[in-house]
Amino acid sequence: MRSGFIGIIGRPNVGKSTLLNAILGEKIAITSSKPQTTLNRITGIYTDLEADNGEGLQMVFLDTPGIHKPHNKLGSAINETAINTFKGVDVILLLIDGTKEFGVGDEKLLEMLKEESTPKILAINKMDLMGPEEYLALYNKYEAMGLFDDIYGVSALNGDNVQMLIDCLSGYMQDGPMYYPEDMATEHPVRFIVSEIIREKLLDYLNDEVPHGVAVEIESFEEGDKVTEIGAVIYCERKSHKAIIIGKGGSKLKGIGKAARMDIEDLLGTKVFLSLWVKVKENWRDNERTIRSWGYKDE
Ligand SMILES: Nc1nc2c(ncn2[C@@H]2O[C@H](COP(=O)(O)OP(=O)(O)OP(=O)(O)O)[C@@H](O)[C@H]2O)c(=O)[nH]1
Ligand SMILES: [Mg+2]
Repeated sequence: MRSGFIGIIGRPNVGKSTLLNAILGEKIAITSSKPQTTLNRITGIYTDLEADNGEGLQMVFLDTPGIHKPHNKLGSAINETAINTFKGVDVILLLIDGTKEFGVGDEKLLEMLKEESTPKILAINKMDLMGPEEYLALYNKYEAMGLFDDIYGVSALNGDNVQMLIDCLSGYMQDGPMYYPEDMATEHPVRFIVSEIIREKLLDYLNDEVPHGVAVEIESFEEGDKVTEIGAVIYCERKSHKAIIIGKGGSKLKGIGKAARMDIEDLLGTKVFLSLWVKVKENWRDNERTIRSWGYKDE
């Protein structure tokens, strides 16, 4: 069989997690319109045992936090996760948002990539929002850098060209082991996925100041045949944020809980009783110990 690891890297909000889900054809990673949604390295496993005349193919995709200028210790930790990832993979897939102006952050990321001898593929995302001339200009700009082995335009959101990108990446896989069982799409425990779903709903329901300072811890998880009982704590950084998350008469938290519960029921295939509590942990994003104990530090 041929197999290998592919790091999906890029600036925040360019669509890395959306692309991972599109590649796998199922939702593994949470996504949102807000930057810094992904805080961990997320593994997505693509297995095709029919490939290569039945010899098989396994591509392990590693979705990473967006690389950005950090404003706190959490930011530095998640940058480190992303950088560690691209240093250890067989192929680097750099994703950019084709609708965004090229900036200092892009320049810095390209400088980092120049140091790596690993094959690099560029995917220009959000093609659905671009005109053909705009795309061509961007393609030419990146082509002229001579840094990338291949360049593709894709739309992670509607799936355009995603299969072509998968085919291209598969060409970089080498003879190797099957790292994960055939039916495994991710290696993350279900509790982690559940906490991520709750965080996604928080990001959806909240705006601006609060979202980046929220974290979710699963306190209890009891799976039964028909019902799963889950208790989770939402941590925020300030008392005023707690009030916003709970909302008038608890209305916002109720909405968050309902949206999360429906997704968790789909995931688990049982009914779910979800209890949510909101707690304040002041400035946790600058607390090294908390960041570590909540699993945001790449060890
Ligand atoms: N129009 C359009 N929107 C897209 C596309 N891909 C992603 N998006 C949107 O872009 C936003 C960010 O998507 P994510 O997948 O969360 O981005 P990310 O790069 O993983 O972001 P971080 O985890 O914060 O680094 C979401 O609102 C997506 O729906 C695309 O191809 N077209
Ligand atoms: Mg993401």
